[in-house]
Amino acid sequence: RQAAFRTDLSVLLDQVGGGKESLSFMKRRIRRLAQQWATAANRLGAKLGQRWRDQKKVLIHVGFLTEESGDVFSPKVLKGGPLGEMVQWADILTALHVLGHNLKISMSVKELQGFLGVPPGRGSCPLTGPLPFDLIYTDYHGLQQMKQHMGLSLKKHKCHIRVIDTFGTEPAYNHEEYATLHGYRTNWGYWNLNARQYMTMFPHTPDNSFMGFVSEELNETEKRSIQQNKVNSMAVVYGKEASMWKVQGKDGFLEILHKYMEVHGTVYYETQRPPEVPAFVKNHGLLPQHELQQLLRKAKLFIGFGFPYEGPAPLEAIANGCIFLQPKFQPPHSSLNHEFFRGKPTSREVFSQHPYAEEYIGRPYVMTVDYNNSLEFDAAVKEIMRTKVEPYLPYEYTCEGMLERVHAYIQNQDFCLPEPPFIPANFSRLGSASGSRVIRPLFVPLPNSTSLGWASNVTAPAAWPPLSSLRLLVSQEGQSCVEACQSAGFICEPAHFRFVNNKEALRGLEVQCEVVDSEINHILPAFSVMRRECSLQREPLLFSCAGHSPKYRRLCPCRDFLRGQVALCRDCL
Ligand code: U2F
Repeated sequence: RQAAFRTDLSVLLDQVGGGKESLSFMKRRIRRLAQQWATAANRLGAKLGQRWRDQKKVLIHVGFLTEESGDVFSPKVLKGGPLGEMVQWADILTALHVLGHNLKISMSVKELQGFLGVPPGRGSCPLTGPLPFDLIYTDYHGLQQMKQHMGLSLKKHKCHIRVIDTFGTEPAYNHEEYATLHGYRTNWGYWNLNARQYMTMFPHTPDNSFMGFVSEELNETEKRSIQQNKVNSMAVVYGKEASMWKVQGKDGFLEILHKYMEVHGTVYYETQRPPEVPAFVKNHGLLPQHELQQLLRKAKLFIGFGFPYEGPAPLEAIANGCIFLQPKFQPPHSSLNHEFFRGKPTSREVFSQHPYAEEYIGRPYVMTVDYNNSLEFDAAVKEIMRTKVEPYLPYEYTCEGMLERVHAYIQNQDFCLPEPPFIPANFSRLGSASGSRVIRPLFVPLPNSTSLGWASNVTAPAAWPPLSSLRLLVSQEGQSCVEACQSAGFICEPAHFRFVNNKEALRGLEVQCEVVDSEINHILPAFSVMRRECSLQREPLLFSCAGHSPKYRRLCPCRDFLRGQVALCRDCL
């Protein structure tokens, strides 16, 4: 069946159910953004024209909100606990509904069993018939529950699963045997999925798919009224729980801030001001989302203290015309050195509180400074007060941007197809074009990485992203493909590894190989210049943009991307 856009959200609101604070929060959000979603649906509908969109049968099982997983989130919704995950799930539900798919929503193991048609009760009772869904969106808790209650049949159906995974899972952690042998085993990883089945909150490693969430977009009238009502000397602190205010050196930099600005907070409290919050801070208590937006519309500065990491609030602040000031982390925080990231299935290094804000948005909307350097901090505050900015929201975080991306994933990502062969394409020397096979000769001059890029004729079955987007680069020693592609203005595309994991690619790059072997290692394909050793990848699950090794230069499949929509290439839609 063809999917039709929906602009009425009442059926969805009924499906979400109620009772818990978390669900009420999500429903309030869905209602508040209903108009924005409707406008976005109309716009995307016009953009896609008459294009056929399959209607999918989708199961959404929100594992972390089930009683069976302990649901630690719901009781804290009104007490300053994490809301980012609920923001994201509310938006995923809405996007799938608006795109016109056929949804079943489960928030308990019982509902899960009912929808899957497995007999209720404990123990792993396998699903015997065919899976009644095309797609299942869940999280790590939900995955565990499905394993418990579907038993072996989970393995058979796992290509249909998408895991909403805030901080992401790198391929080395996802491959069970490899993770166990090489020290990448964590509480979460090792499900042997295709790494693109993990969907993140921000575009972290491109090994995963970027799902995201939305923030409110302002119309021209609202933007104008914001400009008129901005208070240049008003700051709001990012931190709704008192513990987020326990920061080393806070007194020093807050003192500087307070010298120039009136400082506001939205910290949850029961009866009295929490001791961590200085007396000069005007604390509003935890606000409902729409009231926080109003406060941000007046404020000029939104200031982070280092935690929470990578949440939605800075995007909301910037969308409401604030400048976001945040601390630089030197050395960077990661699962190796910080409690919060410990045990998360990623080695990603986080160089500031909100790397997306720093790298994808940047100045003048985002200032990342060393909070221990009082001169630098002082200068930043003064600069912010005199800098004029317009409300800004990257397209990928608008309702239309999210709908476009989720639409593209649903219609094009298929992890159930048999693994295609590694060498479907013919590579030939740049310049000596072998007739019509070379469709995209390209030379990208790069200061730091040798680069040659070309892709040959599309002989692979319906590659997505299409092969026309491929640019092959070679990383520096010690550099990951995430960095190599980024430094050339591209993005690493894991789906393209299979086209460059071959001798032809090495030959085309004029790499001197004494031997070309094939191994199981997440940095491959790669070569050692010193030893003239070249290695190809033997395990497709270990193709990884994130990996790096000091002795190896990696073959990196990069691709172009749309401005403001990094998940999609030019020919992806
Ligand atoms: C992140 O979770 P948080 O919930 O701590 O993220 P925030 O950026 O604080 O924002 C979540 C929402 O809370 C709302 C605000 C945001 O959409 O509008 N809010 C509010 O309604 N009232 C207020 O007074 C203040 C904020 C991240 F998303 C998670 O993935 C991480 O687990 C967590 C820890 O790093 O940080």
